[in-house]
Amino acid sequence: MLSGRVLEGYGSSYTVLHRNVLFSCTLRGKFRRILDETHNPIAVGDRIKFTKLDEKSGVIEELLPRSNKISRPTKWGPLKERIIAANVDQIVAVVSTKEPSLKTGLIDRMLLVAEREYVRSVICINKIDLIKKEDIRTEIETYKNLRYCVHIVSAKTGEGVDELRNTLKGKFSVFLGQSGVGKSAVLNALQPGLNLKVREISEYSGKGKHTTSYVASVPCDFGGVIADTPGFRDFGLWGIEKEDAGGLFREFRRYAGKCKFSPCFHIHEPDCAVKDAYKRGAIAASRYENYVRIYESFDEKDSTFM
Ligand SMILES: Nc1nc2c(ncn2[C@@H]2O[C@H](COP(=O)(O)OP(=O)(O)OP(=O)(O)O)[C@@H](O)[C@H]2O)c(=O)[nH]1
Ligand SMILES: [Zn+2]
Repeated sequence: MLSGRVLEGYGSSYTVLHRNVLFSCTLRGKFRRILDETHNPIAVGDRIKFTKLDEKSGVIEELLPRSNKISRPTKWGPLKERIIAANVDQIVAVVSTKEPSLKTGLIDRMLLVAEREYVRSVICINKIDLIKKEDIRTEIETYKNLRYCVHIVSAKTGEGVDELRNTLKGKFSVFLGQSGVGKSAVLNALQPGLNLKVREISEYSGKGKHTTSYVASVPCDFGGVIADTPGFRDFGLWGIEKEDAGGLFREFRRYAGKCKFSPCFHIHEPDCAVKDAYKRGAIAASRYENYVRIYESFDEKDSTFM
């Protein structure tokens, strides 16, 4: 058997890279059993073993252990885990300054999923050409103070693209972001000649419409692979329990054990170290408020889809 890495694929057909050669692979039937729990048994980035059928095709026989996985709940049909990518070096949480507007709640949801898997996060704020940097200074500082890597770019003017490229060099990065923030446009700017389809903003009126409909890996000339993922409207959290959310906000951990109550969910409890830190400004207001919103969303109907 040969070993390879999954570059893209869906259902029963996958593109596997083995020593710079692409193989079109199908799945051995035993993987179908996993479909009961997981929407996709094999994900982009997976390391697998396959039997070679000819110079271009094969059958995936074995899934090798994953170092991490970035998942979301399925949106339609029975609720299952949908693995967006596995064995990633970093996620890139792509947001835009406008159209759609900058939502720190979405950034924090994406960061949470990465924190859960101990995966590094990069925040990419696109469309800086539409506003003045000063207008989002608070947001930028909040994340920089938390030691997140923040890139401010414009796919349109090329601002910040070289710096972002440096961060992606030699890594397997997965781009996450709401529909319309410009993931494909940023990728095109990073890798000229790629020509991914970029949708006109006016086409975004329909709910849930997006240009990128499945996860595809783009091997870049500068060294590094980027997984472009379908845009979403709400970033559902998979595998995160209500009780765990606080621990995934990295600045909250410093206060672990300092609250009067144990466990403390930092909401209504008196003498809460996290809430005190928020009140005196040691924890950014947006971060604490987003935490409360996420915590409360677990009790709402369909909370996993928030
Ligand atoms: N002004 C401005 N517009 C941009 C920029 N980047 C992208 N856009 C526009 O934003 C819209 C969406 O861009 P896409 O690259 O298709 O967005 P996406 O995130 O890949 O969308 P999905 O495939 O649905 O996930 C397009 O109309 C782009 O022209 C930018 O830096 N500045
Ligand atoms: Zn507390």
